Amino acid sequence: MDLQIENHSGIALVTIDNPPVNALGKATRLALADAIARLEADPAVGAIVLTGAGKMFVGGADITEFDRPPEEPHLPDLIQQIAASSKPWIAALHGTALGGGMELALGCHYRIAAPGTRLGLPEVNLGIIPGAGGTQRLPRLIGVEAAIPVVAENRVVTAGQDAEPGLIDQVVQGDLVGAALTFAAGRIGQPLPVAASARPVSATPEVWTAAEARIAKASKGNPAPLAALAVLRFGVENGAEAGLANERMVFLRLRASEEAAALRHLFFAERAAPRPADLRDVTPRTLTRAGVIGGGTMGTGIGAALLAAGLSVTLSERDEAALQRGLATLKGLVEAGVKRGLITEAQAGERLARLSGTVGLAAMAPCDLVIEAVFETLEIKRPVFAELGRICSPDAILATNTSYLDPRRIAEGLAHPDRFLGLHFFSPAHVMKLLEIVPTPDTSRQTLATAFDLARRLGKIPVRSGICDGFIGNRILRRYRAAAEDMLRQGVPVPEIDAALRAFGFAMGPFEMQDMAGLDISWLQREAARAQGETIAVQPGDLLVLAGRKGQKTGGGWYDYVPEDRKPRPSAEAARIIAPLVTGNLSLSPAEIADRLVATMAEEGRAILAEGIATQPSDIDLVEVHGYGFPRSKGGPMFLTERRGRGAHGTSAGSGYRQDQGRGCRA
Ligand code: 3H9
Repeated sequence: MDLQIENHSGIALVTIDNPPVNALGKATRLALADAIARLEADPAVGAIVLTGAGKMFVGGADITEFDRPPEEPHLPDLIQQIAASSKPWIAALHGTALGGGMELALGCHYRIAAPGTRLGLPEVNLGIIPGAGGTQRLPRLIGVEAAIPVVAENRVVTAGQDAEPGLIDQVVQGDLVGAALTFAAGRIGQPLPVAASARPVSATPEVWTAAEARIAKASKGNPAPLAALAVLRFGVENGAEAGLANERMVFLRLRASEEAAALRHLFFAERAAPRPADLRDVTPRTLTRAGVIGGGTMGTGIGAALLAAGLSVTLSERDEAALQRGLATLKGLVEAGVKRGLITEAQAGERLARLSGTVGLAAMAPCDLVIEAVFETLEIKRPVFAELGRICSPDAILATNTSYLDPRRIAEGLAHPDRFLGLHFFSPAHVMKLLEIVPTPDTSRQTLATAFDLARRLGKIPVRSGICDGFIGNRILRRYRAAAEDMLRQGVPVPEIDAALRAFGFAMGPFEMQDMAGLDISWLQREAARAQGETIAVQPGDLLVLAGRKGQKTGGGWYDYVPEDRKPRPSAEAARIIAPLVTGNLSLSPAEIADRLVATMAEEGRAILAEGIATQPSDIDLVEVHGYGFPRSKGGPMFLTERRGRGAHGTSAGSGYRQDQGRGCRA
């Protein structure tokens, strides 16, 4: 049932009922079109209350339909019919009213809402603009300056808190529908308010200039936010009728864009990530007390993330001095959230009240989750787990944050290995969204399901990885770097490679990234392997490290740096040092450089899939986007190469990508 209609003494109560989010798919639109026509024609109906069943009003248009051409009845037309109705339509809002849901409410003559109802136009996140009147009606209701952040910058407003006057006519505690029916009864036979689209609107040139600068800076390869602003402006300057026609045209153009397809792909992959299909029958355990071993960068970041998710955290270090340093760092991370306006003083205080510290591991005994983040060697990690195995209860989940070591070897000899797994956070762990979840063959399904549930609570994007060197992300990173160095040996200059990757949408290129992290890390790994007898040819990075150029921290690596400035400057000295290893004079355009490197990432991704290390291509895209800065508006290396492959060959055959996808890629 997509729509229910009840008669309440001359007032029609129309309830949209399309779980889980009351999306306005075709069947719902057909039912709504029918209701609009029937209620308009029915002389016994004096007013209409429009509401949503379940936990929200309407979550928006049905995004799963966006891979197909638009089908009638179109939402903007339905909203226009409501706005033009001779009878008052009252939207009764609760939960969320997003995208087309908010636009539907804007088309009604009145809006009343339960306190806490969230209203927003998140279309730009999907690479599109609000396409059912939102860009035109909202500025006429709340003013241009207030409307811009909602239309183009994903600002969500809350009824009873920060929703501007003009948006909500009444906030009601208690029985929302009852209050809406009473409100409607008082409007029957009264003159209708001036339609939103007929209200005056204006803005100074400064408002547009400031918004344009702000939005251009933040929109990173996604054309939608600036398009949304331009469409809003066009309507303000040319009138609502022209504005609505222009909105529709731009909406349809962007709906068919590559960026929108990429962002839709990520939308569905992100929604599906915390709830893997094969674990839906398993009830996760509820975790409340966490222990974190190691007060370094990773441990403190993980601690801050756990505190933010509501767990109590005990930080463990080897000695009192290290513990005090770790606690101070962790406290600093929480307090930085206050300075950046992300949390209040009170919230920070509440979080820090759940933090304690300890020297040694004895205090881990009551924890139901312990995450180890100590130095990255087996010799140090193994004894930690041997002791945790003795101290903690057999059902406490024990996790290693290793990024390269084999979790099976870390857990060797551990009692109850079913409660052990890898949780690979990315630095800074309280900020980065990605969490690689690495089960061993012994990990129980409940432990695994609990890890996914923890990720959900932490607000992370979890991706399951099998065991291999570097898991999914660092394995691809290694291939990507090797391919970049290969290109360099063939004669493409370092600054050209980095600039090409930046133009593609990464925040920095592979060599700039190494300079930031330090070239000595991978050099030490190579040296260790060489010491074990592995044959690894001399690499450009070896020459730089041996010449004392370890990256930013030594004032030079692939680039030169001046003190107190992280800006990389092309280095004649670095070029001279690596010159003996440069054997070609290859010349590539920026697009060719980026294409080749992304193709390498995808190739490694396909190998990872073939080996069963990753479950589905979209997981690899999530890893790259959330852990390694792959531009969102390109969807990830698997998505991009698959799209390009299909575009080039005019076929959807290929790597089997679509068959593996979730609902977002249904044709
Ligand atoms: C739009 O409106 C365009 C218009 O301007 C113009 C039109 C002409 N469609 O997030 P959840 C699925 S564009 C289809 O876990 P929550 C989701 O994939 C749209 N499916 O729930 C998941 O599926 P599954 C603008 C959707 O309670 C299930 O519903 N609107 C849609 O945590 C539950 O989702 C948006 O961008 C959809 N619109 O959060 C809002 N939304 O169970 C996007 C969700 O198979 N949605 N699904 O994995 C959201 O932000 C959240 O889903 C919401 C609920 C806050 C609504």
